[in-house]
Amino acid sequence: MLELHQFRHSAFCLKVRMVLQAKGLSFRTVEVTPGVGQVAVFRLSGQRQVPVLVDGEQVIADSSAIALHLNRREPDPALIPADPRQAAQVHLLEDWADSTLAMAGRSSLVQAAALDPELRVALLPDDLPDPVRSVMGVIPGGWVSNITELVNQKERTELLASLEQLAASVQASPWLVGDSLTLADIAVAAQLSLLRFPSSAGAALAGKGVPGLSDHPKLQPLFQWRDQLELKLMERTLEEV
Ligand SMILES: N[C@@H](CCC(=O)N[C@@H](CS)C(=O)NCC(=O)O)C(=O)O
Repeated sequence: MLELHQFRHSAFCLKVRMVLQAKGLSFRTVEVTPGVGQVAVFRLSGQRQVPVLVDGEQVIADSSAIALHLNRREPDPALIPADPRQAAQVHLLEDWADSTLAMAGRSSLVQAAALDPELRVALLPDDLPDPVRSVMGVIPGGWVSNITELVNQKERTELLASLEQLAASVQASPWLVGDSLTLADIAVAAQLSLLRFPSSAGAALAGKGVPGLSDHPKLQPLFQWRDQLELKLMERTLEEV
Protein backbone atom coordinates (compact mmCIF):
# COMPACT_ATOMS: atom_id res chain seq x y z
CA MET A 1 0.00 0.00 0.00
CA LEU A 2 1.29 3.47 -0.92
CA GLU A 3 2.05 5.61 2.12
CA LEU A 4 1.93 9.43 2.07
CA HIS A 5 3.69 11.29 4.89
CA GLN A 6 2.01 14.68 5.10
CA PHE A 7 0.79 17.77 6.92
CA ARG A 8 -2.97 17.67 6.43
CA HIS A 9 -3.32 21.32 5.44
CA SER A 10 -0.22 21.59 3.24
CA ALA A 11 -1.06 22.50 -0.35
CA PHE A 12 1.87 20.38 -1.66
CA CYS A 13 0.43 17.35 0.16
CA LEU A 14 -3.03 18.10 -1.26
CA LYS A 15 -1.43 18.17 -4.72
CA VAL A 16 -0.09 14.63 -4.21
CA ARG A 17 -3.44 13.38 -2.84
CA MET A 18 -5.14 14.80 -5.96
CA VAL A 19 -2.66 12.99 -8.23
CA LEU A 20 -3.27 9.73 -6.33
CA GLN A 21 -7.04 10.24 -6.68
CA ALA A 22 -6.77 11.06 -10.40
CA LYS A 23 -4.89 7.80 -10.90
CA GLY A 24 -7.38 5.86 -8.79
CA LEU A 25 -4.58 4.61 -6.52
CA SER A 26 -5.37 3.68 -2.92
CA PHE A 27 -3.03 5.00 -0.27
CA ARG A 28 -2.79 5.63 3.41
CA THR A 29 -1.68 8.88 5.02
CA VAL A 30 0.76 9.28 7.91
CA GLU A 31 0.25 12.62 9.68
CA VAL A 32 3.57 14.32 10.51
CA THR A 33 3.73 16.65 13.53
CA PRO A 34 5.47 19.89 12.43
CA GLY A 35 8.88 20.11 14.16
CA VAL A 36 9.34 16.90 16.18
CA GLY A 37 7.74 14.64 13.54
CA GLN A 38 10.12 15.91 10.88
CA VAL A 39 13.03 14.06 12.51
CA ALA A 40 11.39 10.81 11.36
CA VAL A 41 10.81 12.35 7.91
CA PHE A 42 14.54 13.13 7.73
CA ARG A 43 15.48 9.57 8.75
CA LEU A 44 13.12 8.20 6.12
CA SER A 45 13.94 10.46 3.18
CA GLY A 46 17.19 12.34 3.88
CA GLN A 47 15.38 15.71 4.00
CA ARG A 48 12.80 17.25 6.36
CA GLN A 49 9.94 18.42 4.16
CA VAL A 50 6.63 16.77 3.37
CA PRO A 51 5.13 15.33 1.19
CA VAL A 52 7.11 12.07 1.14
CA LEU A 53 5.74 9.02 -0.64
CA VAL A 54 6.75 5.49 0.27
CA ASP A 55 6.13 3.06 -2.58
CA GLY A 56 7.51 -0.33 -1.52
CA GLU A 57 11.29 0.07 -1.38
CA GLN A 58 11.20 3.54 -2.93
CA VAL A 59 11.04 6.71 -0.84
CA ILE A 60 10.31 9.87 -2.85
CA ALA A 61 10.32 13.44 -1.56
CA ASP A 62 8.99 16.57 -3.35
CA SER A 63 5.49 16.82 -4.85
CA SER A 64 6.75 17.22 -8.44
CA ALA A 65 9.05 14.18 -8.20
CA ILE A 66 6.20 12.19 -6.63
CA ALA A 67 3.79 13.25 -9.39
CA LEU A 68 6.28 12.12 -12.07
CA HIS A 69 6.83 8.82 -10.28
CA LEU A 70 3.08 8.16 -10.06
CA ASN A 71 2.57 9.16 -13.69
CA ARG A 72 5.13 6.53 -14.71
CA ARG A 73 3.79 3.89 -12.32
CA GLU A 74 0.19 4.37 -13.46
CA PRO A 75 0.21 5.91 -16.97
CA ASP A 76 -3.59 6.18 -17.20
CA PRO A 77 -4.88 8.89 -17.23
CA ALA A 78 -1.75 10.68 -18.46
CA LEU A 79 -1.32 13.86 -16.39
CA ILE A 80 1.47 15.06 -18.68
CA PRO A 81 0.41 15.39 -22.33
CA ALA A 82 2.36 13.52 -25.04
CA ASP A 83 2.45 16.67 -27.17
CA PRO A 84 5.72 18.49 -26.32
CA ARG A 85 4.16 22.00 -26.54
CA GLN A 86 1.41 21.08 -24.11
CA ALA A 87 3.86 19.21 -21.89
CA ALA A 88 5.99 22.37 -21.69
CA GLN A 89 2.92 24.49 -20.79
CA VAL A 90 1.99 22.01 -18.04
CA HIS A 91 5.52 22.10 -16.67
CA LEU A 92 5.63 25.94 -16.63
CA LEU A 93 2.22 26.25 -14.96
CA GLU A 94 3.13 23.64 -12.35
CA ASP A 95 6.35 25.50 -11.63
CA TRP A 96 4.47 28.83 -11.31
CA ALA A 97 1.92 27.26 -8.96
CA ASP A 98 4.61 25.61 -6.80
CA SER A 99 6.73 28.76 -6.52
CA THR A 100 5.01 32.14 -7.10
CA LEU A 101 1.46 31.08 -6.18
CA ALA A 102 2.62 28.93 -3.25
CA MET A 103 4.71 31.76 -1.78
CA ALA A 104 2.09 34.47 -2.24
CA GLY A 105 -0.64 32.13 -0.96
CA ARG A 106 1.36 31.18 2.11
CA SER A 107 2.19 34.76 3.09
CA SER A 108 -1.40 35.92 2.46
CA LEU A 109 -2.70 33.12 4.69
CA VAL A 110 -0.19 33.80 7.46
CA GLN A 111 -1.20 37.45 7.39
CA ALA A 112 -4.92 36.60 7.48
CA ALA A 113 -4.35 34.16 10.36
CA ALA A 114 -2.40 36.78 12.31
CA LEU A 115 -5.49 38.98 12.24
CA ASP A 116 -8.10 36.26 12.81
CA PRO A 117 -7.89 34.09 15.96
CA GLU A 118 -10.64 31.76 14.68
CA LEU A 119 -8.70 30.97 11.49
CA ARG A 120 -5.54 30.50 13.59
CA VAL A 121 -7.22 27.86 15.75
CA ALA A 122 -8.78 26.09 12.74
CA LEU A 123 -5.32 25.67 11.18
CA LEU A 124 -3.86 23.87 14.23
CA PRO A 125 -3.44 20.07 14.10
CA ASP A 126 -6.62 18.21 15.18
CA ASP A 127 -4.92 16.29 17.98
CA LEU A 128 -3.94 19.31 20.11
CA PRO A 129 -5.63 19.38 23.53
CA ASP A 130 -8.37 22.02 23.88
CA PRO A 131 -6.56 24.24 26.43
CA VAL A 132 -3.57 24.56 24.07
CA ARG A 133 -5.88 25.38 21.16
CA SER A 134 -7.59 28.17 23.05
CA VAL A 135 -4.25 29.70 24.14
CA MET A 136 -3.02 29.64 20.53
CA GLY A 137 -6.23 31.40 19.53
CA VAL A 138 -5.76 34.38 21.82
CA ILE A 139 -2.04 35.08 21.38
CA PRO A 140 -2.26 38.31 19.41
CA GLY A 141 -0.44 37.99 16.12
CA GLY A 142 1.61 35.14 17.64
CA TRP A 143 1.75 33.57 14.23
CA VAL A 144 3.76 36.23 12.49
CA SER A 145 7.32 35.54 13.60
CA ASN A 146 8.97 37.26 10.71
CA ILE A 147 8.11 40.50 8.99
CA THR A 148 9.08 39.02 5.60
CA GLU A 149 6.00 36.78 5.92
CA LEU A 150 3.80 39.81 5.33
CA VAL A 151 2.58 40.27 1.78
CA ASN A 152 3.25 43.64 0.31
CA GLN A 153 0.73 45.50 -1.78
CA LYS A 154 2.60 44.97 -5.06
CA GLU A 155 2.74 41.22 -4.50
CA ARG A 156 -1.00 41.18 -3.75
CA THR A 157 -1.85 43.18 -6.90
CA GLU A 158 0.25 40.85 -9.07
CA LEU A 159 -1.30 37.78 -7.47
CA LEU A 160 -4.80 39.12 -8.10
CA ALA A 161 -3.98 39.86 -11.76
CA SER A 162 -2.71 36.29 -12.31
CA LEU A 163 -5.73 34.80 -10.54
CA GLU A 164 -8.12 36.91 -12.64
CA GLN A 165 -6.43 35.53 -15.79
CA LEU A 166 -6.88 32.00 -14.51
CA ALA A 167 -10.54 32.70 -13.62
CA ALA A 168 -11.14 33.81 -17.23
CA SER A 169 -9.32 30.71 -18.52
CA VAL A 170 -11.42 28.21 -16.52
CA GLN A 171 -14.60 29.93 -17.66
CA ALA A 172 -13.55 29.26 -21.27
CA SER A 173 -12.47 25.64 -20.60
CA PRO A 174 -12.26 23.48 -17.45
CA TRP A 175 -8.71 22.39 -18.41
CA LEU A 176 -5.82 24.84 -18.18
CA VAL A 177 -3.83 23.03 -20.90
CA GLY A 178 -5.26 20.95 -23.78
CA ASP A 179 -8.60 19.23 -23.36
CA SER A 180 -8.16 16.89 -20.43
CA LEU A 181 -6.99 16.92 -16.82
CA THR A 182 -3.26 17.58 -16.39
CA LEU A 183 -0.79 18.19 -13.59
CA ALA A 184 -1.21 21.93 -14.28
CA ASP A 185 -4.87 21.82 -13.12
CA ILE A 186 -3.92 19.84 -10.03
CA ALA A 187 -0.95 22.04 -9.06
CA VAL A 188 -2.96 25.28 -9.38
CA ALA A 189 -6.07 23.88 -7.66
CA ALA A 190 -3.99 22.58 -4.75
CA GLN A 191 -2.27 25.91 -4.09
CA LEU A 192 -5.63 27.75 -4.22
CA SER A 193 -6.48 25.91 -0.99
CA LEU A 194 -4.34 28.45 0.90
CA LEU A 195 -6.52 31.31 -0.35
CA ARG A 196 -9.84 29.55 0.23
CA PHE A 197 -9.94 26.11 1.82
CA PRO A 198 -11.83 23.35 -0.04
CA SER A 199 -14.43 21.12 1.63
CA SER A 200 -11.83 18.33 2.02
CA ALA A 201 -10.04 20.56 4.57
CA GLY A 202 -12.86 19.78 7.04
CA ALA A 203 -15.76 21.78 8.46
CA ALA A 204 -13.61 24.12 10.58
CA LEU A 205 -11.73 25.46 7.52
CA ALA A 206 -13.91 24.85 4.45
CA GLY A 207 -14.72 28.15 2.72
CA LYS A 208 -12.43 30.12 5.08
CA GLY A 209 -9.38 31.83 3.68
CA VAL A 210 -7.79 35.13 2.86
CA PRO A 211 -10.25 38.05 3.05
CA GLY A 212 -10.17 40.16 -0.10
CA LEU A 213 -9.27 37.13 -2.24
CA SER A 214 -11.50 34.25 -1.05
CA ASP A 215 -14.53 36.55 -1.37
CA HIS A 216 -13.37 38.54 -4.42
CA PRO A 217 -16.25 38.53 -6.99
CA LYS A 218 -13.94 38.09 -10.00
CA LEU A 219 -12.29 35.03 -8.43
CA GLN A 220 -15.48 33.10 -7.64
CA PRO A 221 -15.40 31.15 -10.96
CA LEU A 222 -11.86 30.03 -10.07
CA PHE A 223 -12.81 28.72 -6.62
CA GLN A 224 -15.91 27.04 -8.12
CA TRP A 225 -13.67 25.37 -10.72
CA ARG A 226 -11.41 24.11 -7.91
CA ASP A 227 -14.42 22.78 -5.95
CA GLN A 228 -15.74 20.99 -9.07
CA LEU A 229 -12.33 19.46 -9.73
CA GLU A 230 -12.12 18.21 -6.15
CA LEU A 231 -15.61 16.66 -6.48
CA LYS A 232 -14.68 14.96 -9.78
CA LEU A 233 -11.56 13.46 -8.22
CA MET A 234 -13.46 12.27 -5.15
CA GLU A 235 -16.06 10.58 -7.38
CA ARG A 236 -13.25 8.88 -9.27
CA THR A 237 -11.86 7.51 -6.01
CA LEU A 238 -15.29 6.22 -4.97
CA GLU A 239 -15.76 4.50 -8.35
CA GLU A 240 -12.48 2.67 -7.87
CA VAL A 241 -13.33 1.37 -4.40
N1 LIG B 1 9.13 21.68 -3.26
C1 LIG B 1 8.49 20.92 -2.23
C2 LIG B 1 7.94 21.87 -1.16
C3 LIG B 1 7.38 21.12 0.03
C4 LIG B 1 7.12 22.05 1.20
O1 LIG B 1 7.30 23.28 1.14
N2 LIG B 1 6.70 21.44 2.31
C5 LIG B 1 6.41 22.16 3.52
C6 LIG B 1 4.97 21.94 3.94
S1 LIG B 1 3.88 22.81 2.86
C7 LIG B 1 7.25 21.64 4.67
O2 LIG B 1 7.51 20.46 4.78
N3 LIG B 1 7.66 22.57 5.55
C8 LIG B 1 8.38 22.22 6.73
C9 LIG B 1 9.82 22.63 6.66
O3 LIG B 1 10.24 23.24 5.65
O4 LIG B 1 10.52 22.34 7.62
C10 LIG B 1 7.39 20.06 -2.85
O5 LIG B 1 6.93 20.36 -3.96
O6 LIG B 1 7.00 19.04 -2.24
